[in-house]
Amino acid sequence: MPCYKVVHFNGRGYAEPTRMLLALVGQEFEDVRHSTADWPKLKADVPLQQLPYMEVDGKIIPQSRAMHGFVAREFGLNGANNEETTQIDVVLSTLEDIRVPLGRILYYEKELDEIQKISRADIFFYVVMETVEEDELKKYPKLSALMKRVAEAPKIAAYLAKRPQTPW
Ligand SMILES: N[C@@H](CCC(=O)N[C@@H](CS)C(=O)NCC(=O)O)C(=O)O
Repeated sequence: MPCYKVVHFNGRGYAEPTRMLLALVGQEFEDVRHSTADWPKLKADVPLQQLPYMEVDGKIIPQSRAMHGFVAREFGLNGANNEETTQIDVVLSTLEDIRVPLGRILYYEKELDEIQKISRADIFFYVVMETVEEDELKKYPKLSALMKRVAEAPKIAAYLAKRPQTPW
């Protein structure tokens, strides 16, 4: 059984897709959260001098996209074929773009039914949309339904119930 460690600040942010994917597949991981006060002391010894990073059996993986990519591929959550994987990449890239101008994701409202299994794209979507006002999201039934579907997946529900409450 591989040994996973996810290291970040005490917040969701860039680490959360990886934490949630690990929760979704039932893979135990050590959830290491550094305080910002300790950061100046730690920074020099951290890969790329930034957080998050992940360790898998002692092997270091920095960069959040590489982290959730590794987990998604390892556990079969990156699409069943090249076409699905590409579709997931398109959603991820779009979500990355719209962390600032949120509007573009609404384009995907009409395409959400296509992949049934919860994938890396759904988890990434959940993490980005968690910061959106619930009332705002209600205007988009398919997006709301996807948020609910992810939140209610039993292993994700268990993970969310014990996750530290943080402002971001
Ligand atoms: N491209 C990186 C960005 C990571 C990043 O910006 N980390 C910030 C915190 S969210 C950081 O480490 N800031 C502290 C610093 O740069 O000293 C990723 O996706 O993991």
